[in-house]
Amino acid sequence: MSYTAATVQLLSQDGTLVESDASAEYLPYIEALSDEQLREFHRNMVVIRRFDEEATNLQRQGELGLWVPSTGQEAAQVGSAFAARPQDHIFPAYREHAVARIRGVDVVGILALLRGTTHGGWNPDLSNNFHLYTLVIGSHTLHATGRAMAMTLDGTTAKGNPETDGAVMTYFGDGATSQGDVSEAFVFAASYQAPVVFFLQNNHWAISVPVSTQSRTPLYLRSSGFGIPGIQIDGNDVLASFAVTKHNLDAARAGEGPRLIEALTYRMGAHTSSDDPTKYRLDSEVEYWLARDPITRFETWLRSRGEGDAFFSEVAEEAEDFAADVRKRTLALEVPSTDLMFDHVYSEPHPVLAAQKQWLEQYDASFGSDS
Ligand SMILES: Cc1ncc(C[n+]2csc(CCOP(=O)(O)OP(=O)(O)O)c2C)c(N)n1
Ligand SMILES: [Mg+2]
Repeated sequence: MSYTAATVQLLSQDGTLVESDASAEYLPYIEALSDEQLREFHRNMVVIRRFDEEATNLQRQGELGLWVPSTGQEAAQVGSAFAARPQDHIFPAYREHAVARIRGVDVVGILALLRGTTHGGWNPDLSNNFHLYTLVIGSHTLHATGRAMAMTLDGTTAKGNPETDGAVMTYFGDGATSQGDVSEAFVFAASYQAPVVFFLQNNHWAISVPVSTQSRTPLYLRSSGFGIPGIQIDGNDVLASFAVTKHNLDAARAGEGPRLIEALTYRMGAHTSSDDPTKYRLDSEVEYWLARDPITRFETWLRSRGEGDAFFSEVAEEAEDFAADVRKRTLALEVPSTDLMFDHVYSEPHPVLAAQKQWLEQYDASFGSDS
């Protein structure tokens, strides 16, 4: 599925601003940003791409069990993440590394998860409401909808104050739209007019299944049958991602109900480090999307506004330092005690778990102290 007249784009693939009815509506959101905020968009896209490369290397070197790459999807993630407010709750899938960083998560937690040294990686209560990665496809869209319904019940949304009113955003993929959970989330969100924005990153593949198999119609049209307005954006345009998400999150927090944003983007790499995309897709398709790279076009635009080499060199250096620091701290992650698997299962002591824990301790001890 490629761009049509309905696709909101503010920044063209050659890095110039687009003139259209849609851009007239959304560009004011961009004009309100400072130069420093625009630099932050670029900084985060570049740093996370370098992080992704380093994590891929770590997996190949045997330091991670698995890696889930995000290269190509930086604009969709960075723009939408900056559109959220601190009081919002974010429910990610498993590829939202840029969103995690922008919400203040230490991304070494993501690597710890994929190194198998933690069950969660971070505490959402201490991470600006960035909830845990969810590998069960689509299930977290229900959690997000439930959280949004709770906001209505506890009165933390739609009080007429955008500075404090909450909303929820959940990220999911094109493949996830085929899951019953996502349809159920749409039903509940619509029925209860829950303040939730469904942010669909259509990266055109669900492992080896193309989006053309998942849906006969553009996915942004899917939600209208549930009573949820949908909009399609160029997901490789960080400005469109920011402006359209801000508009829709603010509508949700103002009590106008749920929304769907379909961001057209592309998974440039493999599905995970266990996948070989050369088995099922053509190089020509990858080249088509390479020409629409989110970082290149944004850099072109920033340069046209007068940003110079000094800034881009500084960001490149920061990305190198970030990757080196992440590598160092990942290699230093300690193997947790096996007791950990019994903690946090229940909030109170539980006799069956206590018995299992004791059994494991005895079993471990049976190997002697050298084991
Ligand atoms: C309920 C469920 N079914 C199947 C899987 C196996 N699985 C993992 S990722 C994936 C594809 C998801 O594709 P999409 O929603 O487009 O997200 P993307 O990986 O492209 O970001 C599948 C089928 C799973 N994790 N959970
Ligand atoms: Mg996908």
